[in-house]
Amino acid sequence: MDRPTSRFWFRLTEKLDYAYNVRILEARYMSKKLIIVSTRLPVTIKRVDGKLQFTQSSGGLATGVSTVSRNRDSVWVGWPGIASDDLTKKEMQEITRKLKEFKCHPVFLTQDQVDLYYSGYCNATLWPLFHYFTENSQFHRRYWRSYQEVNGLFADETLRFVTNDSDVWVHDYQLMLLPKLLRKNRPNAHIGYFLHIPFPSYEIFRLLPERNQVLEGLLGADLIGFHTYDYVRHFLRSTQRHLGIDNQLGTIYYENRKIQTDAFPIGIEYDKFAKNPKSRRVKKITKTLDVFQKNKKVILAVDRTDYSKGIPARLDAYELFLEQHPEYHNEVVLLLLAVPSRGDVEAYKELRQTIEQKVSRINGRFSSVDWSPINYLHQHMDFDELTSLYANADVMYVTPLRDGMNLVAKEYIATHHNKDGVLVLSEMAGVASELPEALQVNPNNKQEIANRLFDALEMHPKEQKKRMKAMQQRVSTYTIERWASDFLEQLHATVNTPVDHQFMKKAETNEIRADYVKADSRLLLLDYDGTLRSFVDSPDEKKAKPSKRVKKILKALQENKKNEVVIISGRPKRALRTFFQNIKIGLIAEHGAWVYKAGSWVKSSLTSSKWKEPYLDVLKRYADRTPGAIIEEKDYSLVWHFRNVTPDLAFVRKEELKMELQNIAFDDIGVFEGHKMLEIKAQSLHKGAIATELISDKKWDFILCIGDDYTDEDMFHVLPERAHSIHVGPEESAAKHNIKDVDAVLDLLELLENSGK
Ligand code: GDG
Repeated sequence: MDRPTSRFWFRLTEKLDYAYNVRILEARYMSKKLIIVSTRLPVTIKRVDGKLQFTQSSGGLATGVSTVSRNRDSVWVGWPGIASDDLTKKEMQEITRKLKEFKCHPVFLTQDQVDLYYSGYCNATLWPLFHYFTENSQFHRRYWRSYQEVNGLFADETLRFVTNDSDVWVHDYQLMLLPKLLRKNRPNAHIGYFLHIPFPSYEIFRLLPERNQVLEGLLGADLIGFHTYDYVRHFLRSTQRHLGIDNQLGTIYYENRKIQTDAFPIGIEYDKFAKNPKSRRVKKITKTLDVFQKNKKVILAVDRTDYSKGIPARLDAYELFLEQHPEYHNEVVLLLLAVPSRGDVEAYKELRQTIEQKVSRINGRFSSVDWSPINYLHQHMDFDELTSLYANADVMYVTPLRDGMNLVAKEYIATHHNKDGVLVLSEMAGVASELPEALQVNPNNKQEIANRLFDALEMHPKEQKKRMKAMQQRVSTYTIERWASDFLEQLHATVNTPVDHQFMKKAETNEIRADYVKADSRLLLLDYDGTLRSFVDSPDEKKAKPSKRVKKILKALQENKKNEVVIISGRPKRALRTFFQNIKIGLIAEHGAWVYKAGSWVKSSLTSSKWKEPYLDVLKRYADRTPGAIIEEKDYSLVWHFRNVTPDLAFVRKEELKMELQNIAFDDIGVFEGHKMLEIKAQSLHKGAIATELISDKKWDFILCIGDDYTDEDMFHVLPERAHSIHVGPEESAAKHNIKDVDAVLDLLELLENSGK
């Protein structure tokens, strides 16, 4: 079973506790405009007998979203399903005006765009790849160009409605570049994105030539939602591997924004499906079905005709079942409803042929004069017909090879409210993690499926009801309405704690400046990497050299007689001397092991290095079997760098290494985890210890300490109350303030330098 589900339910119950806060939040955001964007509008336009005909969809998504948008100022942006080549300018104007009545706004696509963007990049590149059909996935530059172009068109049309405090909810794989395009133009809008199909594992996703652009597009959103936690993990891994962006339990800090990722398993309109079988029309249809099926057991399959749904493999497994269970001949019927879909994409045309050949072969092989084992329908049913089929089925047969969620399984459960029925379900569907009571199968294992079909037909009604009840309980609780409101609430929870709020305000900067101006003796303790220089993930020291701007600022600060500027770094002394050759600032290397005084390096009182040998042996052994790992031997510490190691391997090796190093029992030697490295050194050798010495050197009127990682926390802890301490970045810290980034640090230092001559 998938753990994420329990996490998900936990989050839901946790949410109930916060219901009060949520209501307050809701009241605040209900006044804001909600803009829904999906490729297809919930209104489809067709030309019938020369006239334009508007049909409103009653699909689940439209209904779910309408419940959250009902009392809000809202608009739905999307393509109405007709190519603009077939429309006159006047007709387009008329469409735009008429769609307004449905709270919709059109994005017009030409036939060329429909072919290259929709049938091309969306349905012949992304769809197969994201469903693990790599061999079906076509990579063409012209498809990609069209995808970019159409995402741009969607951005233009959407931006007409988006203000800086609007809520925008972008849907699905056809619009993965849109969040970034919207963010560029409306930096403060609240942008949510939901993917309705699986996000594939890293090994599959990396095949996409435009993978980085796609990830960057998605990262324009504040909240990125998926059906299951597995998909969340896949996405996070891809952002880590391709863009080098880490996350903290699903939260990504990127371009000074906080981006939340989470699982939101989509639901259905449960009551609508549960009640409909009792309606007069459905009862009538069911009666006709009864006559036709002559009390046979009915196995039902309902799918779009899509290769991801595994219809041919399902037919093969059914054939095997018939072969192995002749007692069920004449007793069972497979009702196969394969709804027409994407007939203009080559792979779909072939699929239809394959299905039809298999159906006629199986029917030819097993039929008798008064029985056919498969009743095949290639058509679209209306809602009443569909619910009637569901309600009448003894077994629901859902075995996609891959499926983001699969709503058909949930709909069957709802139509059997308080009744029996069995669900045979593929473990490759997202919905499987929510329905452990279904008879789950590997859709590629014919024998297992044939066995489960038999089990389903033989299952005692009591057992059927028991399993159904458990599933109904879950599906009826987390409905599509709940899904939509949960997503929007989470979007608000994310944007209401923006990263920027944590950063120093102007008043706080002014306070530091005022103290600086007043002071006659000032101590400035500055970390180097991540504080005065952005991180360089390279062992090449040259790349980590200070910029001209940094040197200029430090030089000017140090030339002021009232100032003592000290760089306290973990870097070895050689590197610091090369970096700051001509500037007479204080330098402290290796976290306090070496102090640069009067032109030469002096050992600090904190050093000893007798302990190193056994640790070095272990590090070397690990480095040998970890491609990319580097050992750095400093005078008083050892560092195991894993910035060039594959992240997963790095994680495993780091944990193993930590355990093994703990077995070497040297008093006072500790293993410390830093930015993509482990450092081994004396516990008493840390920046805090050397900072204490520096602080006690003199009676300072002003102390400023700036740093970005855990080694700087040691300094923050020992500073006197009146000192100013600043952590670079949004993370939690013992420092009094957080500052955005290296540039902001340099701005601050420049301001001080210009203010306090
Ligand atoms: C994508 C993801 C994810 C089918 N035939 C008829 C008909 N339907 C309706 C069903 C159901 C819907 O179409 C199909 O939904 P699924 O979820 O099963 O599959 P996809 O179309 O592939 O949907 C999927 C979903 O998005 C939502 O996020 O679950 O994984 O692939 O609602 O009832 N409806 C009518 N007549 C038919 O003949 N009226």
